Amino acid sequence: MRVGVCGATPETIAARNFTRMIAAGTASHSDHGRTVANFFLAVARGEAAGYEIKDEQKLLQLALDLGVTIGERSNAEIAVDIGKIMLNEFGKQEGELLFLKRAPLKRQELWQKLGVAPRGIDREVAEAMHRTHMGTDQDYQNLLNHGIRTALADGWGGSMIATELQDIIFGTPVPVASQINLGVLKEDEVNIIIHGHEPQLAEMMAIVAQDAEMIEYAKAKGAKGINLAGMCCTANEMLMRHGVPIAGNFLQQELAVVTGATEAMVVDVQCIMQGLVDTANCYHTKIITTDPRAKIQGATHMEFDEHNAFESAKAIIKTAVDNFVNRGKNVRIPQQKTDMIAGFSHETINYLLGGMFRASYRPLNDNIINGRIRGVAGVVGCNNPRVTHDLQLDMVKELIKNDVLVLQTGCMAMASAKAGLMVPEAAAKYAGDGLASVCEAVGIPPVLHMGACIDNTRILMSATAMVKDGGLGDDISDLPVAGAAPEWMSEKALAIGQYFVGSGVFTVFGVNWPTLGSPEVTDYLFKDFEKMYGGMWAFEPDPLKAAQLMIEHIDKKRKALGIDKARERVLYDMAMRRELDAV
Ligand code: BF8
Repeated sequence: MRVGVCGATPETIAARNFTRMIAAGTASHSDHGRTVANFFLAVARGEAAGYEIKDEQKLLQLALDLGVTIGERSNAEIAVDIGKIMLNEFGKQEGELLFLKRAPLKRQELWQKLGVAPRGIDREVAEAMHRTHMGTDQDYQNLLNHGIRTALADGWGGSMIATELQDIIFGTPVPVASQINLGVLKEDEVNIIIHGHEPQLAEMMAIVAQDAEMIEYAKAKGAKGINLAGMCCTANEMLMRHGVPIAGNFLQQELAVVTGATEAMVVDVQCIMQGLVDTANCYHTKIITTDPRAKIQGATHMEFDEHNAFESAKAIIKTAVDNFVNRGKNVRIPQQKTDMIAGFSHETINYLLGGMFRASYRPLNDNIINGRIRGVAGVVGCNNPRVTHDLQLDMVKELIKNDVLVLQTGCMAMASAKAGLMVPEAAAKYAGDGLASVCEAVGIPPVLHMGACIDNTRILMSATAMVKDGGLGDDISDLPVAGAAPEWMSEKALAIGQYFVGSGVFTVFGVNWPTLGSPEVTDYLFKDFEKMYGGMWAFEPDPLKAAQLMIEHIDKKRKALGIDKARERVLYDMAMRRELDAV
């Protein structure tokens, strides 16, 4: 057998690399969560002027979940307590992460039994880095199970903290109309692209861009106004809460510069191509970095200060406006743009299905049980330059055609939106009859946009709500659901996949698979994990075949639940009703 100089086997090396990727993904999401928790505390303490608590209901719900006293206390006092508790989750050394309690009871017990319930977010990431150091953990199974523990610290930890606290400060998304693709850029306005992941700066930029003084300033420079458009997950955040249009997903970032119409691309962390600077050098576009953790050589650095947010955002927007006069003559904005509806948070789905007073997932569960909806799939993740841009969304079309409701986040959500799948009319055009009938009754598209990658936690919460509503088993692994990232590229996507697998979901990735060098490790992830966690990985680069794998898994779960035969709806006439009453 080929081994390393130290004797490390291909299994050890493959498991180490895989676990390190999960640690990197978890660290990225969780550092975002930590930044948001610190920011949340600053807002609660009145140290971040211009921000406020927007969703009081969610604040109070979270206080109840965390055992924070409400009584006669002000929202600010409650929020300070919540902020401290959330921040403590990162450095905790013992016990279990608090949000694990949100999972179905059976799942919590399984995590405890298998010894993978995460203790503290940073602890699991640091331990993953330690275990994968040369000469430490050399049992691939032990490593991969710590990979589960690390990933759970992402999904039920850092990412969930980010989503919850962002919703409280910026508002929980509700359905909102917008448009997507490079055609949202405007020839006669100052175009500013907000790109990256953390929404604090972008939120303030949206306010400053509408400021009368700034608009006058733009007019004085010869523009008709200021046009803010999003890119990558900052785009998703701003779309979900404000309907800010999206210029494009990950692989369109350089194209936005190449239009010649982008005055500034304002970036923070994650998924920002270093090549943007070289591309921008061919045009007038300014690439403005704003976060001390993510500088790029050759870019303009204007650090965002959340304690002085309005002025920070104003300085950045002013720089963009000043750059309008430098725009060259060769401006070419593609005309393509597509209408879309976004804003499907877990709470909104709950409300849409059940109404204000009976908010619940009951109608979804009922329609799964009666067979109109076959199951639910989460199709998430990146663009990958190894495959044709956005074409993997054939998977989404295949799923909805087969009556599978699709929940989306990240760059794949944008791919579907561009293809016109995120409007209610798409149900009649693309979905199977059963799914289309439910979508038409509720008034939703067959493909629901649930937010940024960090918001995959909304999908975890939706799956948990389905379990708790009853009739579909008593754990997430019993549900007729599946997950996929057909164009995955980033380590964050792997962390997401691993926490879905660890939560009991069959998850299929496309493009390539990082453990193929070790058949044992691959088998462990693809087969043994199913016996342990009820969820497992699969790899299938063909999006249609991958969709079929997901449908097969959904059908397997339907069979196990005894709902594999769609039940016809029986309409009772009076005679039948009397007969029933007589029983
Ligand atoms: O976090 S989907 S390319 S933008 S990593 Fe990046 Fe992938 Fe897009 Fe958002 Ni997610």
